[in-house]
Amino acid sequence: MKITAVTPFILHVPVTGSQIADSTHTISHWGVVGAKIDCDNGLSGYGFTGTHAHLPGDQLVTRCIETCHAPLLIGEDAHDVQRLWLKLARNPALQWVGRAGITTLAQAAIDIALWDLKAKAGGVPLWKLLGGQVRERVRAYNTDIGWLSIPDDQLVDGARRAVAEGFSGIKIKVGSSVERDLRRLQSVRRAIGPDVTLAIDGNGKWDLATCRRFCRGAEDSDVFWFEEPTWYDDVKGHAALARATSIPVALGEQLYTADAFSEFFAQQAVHWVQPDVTRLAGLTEVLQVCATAHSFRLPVAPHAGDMSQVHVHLAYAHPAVQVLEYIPWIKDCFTEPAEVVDGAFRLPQQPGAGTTPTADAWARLRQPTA
Ligand code: 0YR
Ligand code: MG
Repeated sequence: MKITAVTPFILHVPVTGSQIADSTHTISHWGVVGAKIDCDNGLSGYGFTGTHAHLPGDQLVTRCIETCHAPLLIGEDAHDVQRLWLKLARNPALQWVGRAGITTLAQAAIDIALWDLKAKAGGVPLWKLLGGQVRERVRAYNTDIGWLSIPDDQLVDGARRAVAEGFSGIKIKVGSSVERDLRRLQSVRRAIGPDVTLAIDGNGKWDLATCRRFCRGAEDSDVFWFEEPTWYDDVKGHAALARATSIPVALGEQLYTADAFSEFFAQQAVHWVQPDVTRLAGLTEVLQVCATAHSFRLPVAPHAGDMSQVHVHLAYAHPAVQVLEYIPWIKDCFTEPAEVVDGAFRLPQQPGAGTTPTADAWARLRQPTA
């Protein structure tokens, strides 16, 4: 299965409604920025990273795929996923310009495309390749009802609707003001009752003092986790908050390396581990994070940068993964969408990683890569 071509692509997919906001971003589209890898056996693999659909930034990623990573892949055997991961990640030519960041996002797309190819070549859905099914169901929690841009009354309605649809978990955004966010948290908790898990996500906005003040007011609302309470890379800040509150700390969606996760584990700064195959250098590196988390007895809840197309395979196959984020924006762009039925993700059936776009999405949503 020799690699004959590596072609970058960009899709911009509209979000639910005209736009959504968390504490730090307001966006109208999700960027699916990736690579199509063709092989001499006629198979094509697809992989992608997730972005906020800023075209000049997306084009930095596709340019990196095309000019830096692709030349190292042509002629290689696509089966050799781990060896090719090392070849790209340890490429001395790139270490000074980007040991993390654009180069990592570009590598994520390639690594996922290689896993997609390997699963397609074996004729199996990726979860089979990853060791097989370890759980009956992968519980989904719904984030799409909880944006900060949703007014208070509609927030409560949306939470009720998600529960009525079968979701046993939801997540709402915080990071505006402590008073407003506590009011929203309490009214959602009252509306959904005690049996639905309710997580909150600050997207790194608040400082430690504000986080502590919020947590004092939130202790009675049975918060499942507080995600990215403070700055993404701040290990000691998260460790201090973890000691100060009974609310579990979740993070990882903005960490680019397995080493960064290890530091949070070692300092007891995280309870729920949230790696993302589109943020680290692909599934290969996320598998390493999951194994390390598991050895620390920490549960994993992958972040939905891939909107759960790839993560659902990981979640069915890896013992550390407990629950998976659901945001439906891009699912219909793929030949096998990540669907939720009765609060659980459907077990994928098609060979591959779930990353093959439909002809319609490919025709309608493509953006120029340069
Ligand atoms: C919107 N999920 C998240 C979106 C979402 C972000 O900026 O990217 O809110 O990925 O934090 O947990
Ligand atoms: Mg988040």
